[in-house]
Amino acid sequence: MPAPIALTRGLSTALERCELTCLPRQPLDVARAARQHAAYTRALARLGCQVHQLPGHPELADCVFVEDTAVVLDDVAVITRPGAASRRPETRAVARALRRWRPLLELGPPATLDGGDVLRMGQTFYVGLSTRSNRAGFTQLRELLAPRGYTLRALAVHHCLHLKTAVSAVSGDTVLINPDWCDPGDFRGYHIIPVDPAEPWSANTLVVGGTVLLPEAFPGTRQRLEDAGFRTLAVPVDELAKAEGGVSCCSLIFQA
Ligand code: CIR
Repeated sequence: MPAPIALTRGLSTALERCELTCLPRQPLDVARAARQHAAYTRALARLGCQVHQLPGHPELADCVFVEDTAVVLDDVAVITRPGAASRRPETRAVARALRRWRPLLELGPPATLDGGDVLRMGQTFYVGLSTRSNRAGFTQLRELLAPRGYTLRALAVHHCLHLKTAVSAVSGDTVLINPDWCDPGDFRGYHIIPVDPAEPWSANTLVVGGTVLLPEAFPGTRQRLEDAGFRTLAVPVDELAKAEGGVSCCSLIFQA
């Protein structure tokens, strides 16, 4: 299999003015966040990705979080309409880049949808209804994907920003869940690994080439994954986490 593409985007110098939903604003060291982002992209390369990095945009505070701007499938990419108005212009550069690899489909008003609310498990997409992604976003995505053979399920998101803040797929049949933020009953039929209760923010992971990438700040959940037989790689992303970003949100990973 050829190396997967990891599409990333540099940080905005205005990252400290990022959108925040569940976290209080704290002083943010943009240079340190940029160093952590560089370490993250090196980790993606080490796991076998071919990294394509778009330049950050000084006025788009959250542009580093590319996951929210598109859902990339095997045959097409869907450009989203992010729930935060400040983030909508981010899609332009991502669409321009993705056009090289996929025909594009696009969501339109009144839909809002962030990629962080879209969890794919095989042919099923779980879509979080959150402060960012609305019912129209779910319905439009379903209209685009159902004819392509996918099943879409809407799930309510409470207490956190996105569905994938609360749950992520660590393999084709296993999910890592914070059961306080997401109902494990919605994932009946899958193996379920609950996060370490002391690390509620640790459910967001990213699997690349069979390795589960997760933040260094969550050794308890990392141990749980290793005990379950998963290979893991931890990266320092605590500065990016102040902007409510996790490891999945800083890339779009797909086969060319
Ligand atoms: C936001 O609130 O939109 C950004 N500050 C963080 C986005 C993180 N995205 C993600 O986890 N998919």
